[in-house]
Amino acid sequence: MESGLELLREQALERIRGAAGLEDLEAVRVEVLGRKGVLNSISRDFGKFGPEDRARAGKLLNTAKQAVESALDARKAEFESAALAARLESEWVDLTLPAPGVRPGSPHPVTIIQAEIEDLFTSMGFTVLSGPEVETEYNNFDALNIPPDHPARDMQDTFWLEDGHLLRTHTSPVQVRGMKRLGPPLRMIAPGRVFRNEEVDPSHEHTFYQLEGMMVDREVSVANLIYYMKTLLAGIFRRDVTVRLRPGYFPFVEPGFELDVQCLLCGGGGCPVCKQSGWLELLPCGLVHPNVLRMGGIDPERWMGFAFGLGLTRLAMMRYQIDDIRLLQGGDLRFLGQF
Ligand code: FA5
Repeated sequence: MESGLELLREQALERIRGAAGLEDLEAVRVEVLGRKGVLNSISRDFGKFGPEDRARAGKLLNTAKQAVESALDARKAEFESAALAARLESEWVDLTLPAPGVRPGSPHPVTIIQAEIEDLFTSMGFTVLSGPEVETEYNNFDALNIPPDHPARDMQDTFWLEDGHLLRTHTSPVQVRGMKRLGPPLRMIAPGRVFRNEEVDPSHEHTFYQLEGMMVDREVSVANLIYYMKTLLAGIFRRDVTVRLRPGYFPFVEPGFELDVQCLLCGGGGCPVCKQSGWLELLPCGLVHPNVLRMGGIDPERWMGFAFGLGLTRLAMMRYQIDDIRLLQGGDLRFLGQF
């Protein structure tokens, strides 16, 4: 019996040493120490022994069980510490490494141009004003000499709000606010977002930016207007651009002009942006209509002025050769990151 027990113990220890992992160890434990395991089945023969031998056999059996148990525990601890070491190795983090860089943003092309024009005009004594995007019908139309039922209202498809206000269709209402706020003489510009309920295509958005300009003084002529428009375009394009001035109708100026820029995307040959015409409407302008001065609280007998309404988004397209206006508001970082 003694030598049989010794053999079983040695075999169990041998298997524990050779176990490949925790699963193997568990199998050995069940097979050797389990209720139906080999060591317990040996004890069934103990009934045949006399009391003295039975006590000795019991002692030997316990010693064998303890030897197997402690060998199992020791091997289990080895596996667990090896697993921990492997995990520490694979999940190791070097806290002294610099953090992954934060990708810096870049200004939007319209913002870049707006800032340049603001710098240019403030250096010439102009004040930068802003007005609300939700406007009154009066400021957007009536005070600009566009009474109700005037056909010019149809030129700008309007988003109306339920309470009778509207999303401003142009930055011209800031002229009205500016005249009242600054009084004559005045020089102001007003960049901002405007909204029109119209079809979107490569050169038309429903939401885009304009930059309004106005100068009111004793003697203001078309020559002054042209001087400032040329200074503006030279400052932005920093190269010769071909422009044309043609009569344009806006109820708030008289005379009114359209200043078009030869399309810089196709060089005037025709493309989807200029609708194959070779020209892009960019800078409508004119001498302020006496009615507008009057409604702004300025005496048209004593003061005169010019005003312009630059298409800021279109100017950005020309400057950066962007062939589709929708890219500017698309929010695609691959596009925006280029500026
Ligand atoms: C006006 O909005 C006048 N308020 C401008 C003005 C001001 C005239 C002061 C005289 C004196 P117009 O609707 O043409 O005018 O728009 C001005 C410019 O905005 C256009 O030349 C064009 O460059 C730009 N623009 C017009 N509609 C759109 C659009 N849907 N998407 C992008 N740009 C546009």
